[in-house]
Amino acid sequence: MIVVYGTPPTRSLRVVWMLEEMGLPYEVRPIDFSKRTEDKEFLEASPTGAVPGMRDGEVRMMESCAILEYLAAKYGPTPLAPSIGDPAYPAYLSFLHFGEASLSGPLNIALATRFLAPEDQKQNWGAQCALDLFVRKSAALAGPLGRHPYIAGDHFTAADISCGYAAGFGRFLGVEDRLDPAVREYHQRMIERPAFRLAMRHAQPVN
Ligand SMILES: N[C@@H](CCC(=O)N[C@@H](CS)C(=O)NCC(=O)O)C(=O)O
Repeated sequence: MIVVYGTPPTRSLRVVWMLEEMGLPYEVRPIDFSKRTEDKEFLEASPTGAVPGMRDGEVRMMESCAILEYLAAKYGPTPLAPSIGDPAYPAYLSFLHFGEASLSGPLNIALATRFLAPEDQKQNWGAQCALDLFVRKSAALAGPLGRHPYIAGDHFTAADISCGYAAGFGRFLGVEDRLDPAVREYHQRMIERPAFRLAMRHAQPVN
């Protein structure tokens, strides 16, 4: 049984959402966030203590979007991951990584500053810069979404899980009004998917 360490709405959501889209059996193992660096079983999958981690038999993995690629490769073929001969492949791969590396990654700084920084630093320059970067880069989603319903073409893929999650992260941090309407509408469609809703059954507050 595949074990996902960490619960939605952390980036574990990407992995659980993918598992629901693929109809694979899995188990979610919640992580006590404040004690995660003492959780040996979780650290075997994610040695830095970043959520999510994943275990599949002898396999241990970290990095949410790498886990999506693994699941598609191991349990596919699946339309969620176009293959190299598919014209959608380059956009699929670009946006699969873009959703984390360019969009979600910098938001960690804004999130930590909002919830953990001393009162007089909650509006600091770095956190604002991370939000501005997110807004500017998320505009790159609008072009493809003007041409087709999903980020890599006419079909839903794991790149939508990656970028859909990122759009939700930005909305959570309050930049919704600054996003292109196509991105806002896209995010709304993503969270209405049955698999997204099933994944969110596992949601727990982050402590
Ligand atoms: N690039 C990583 C980022 C993981 C990440 O930053 N996760 C957050 C929760 S959504 C976290 O655990 N932050 C605390 C930490 O990194 O120690 C991924 O996509 O899995």
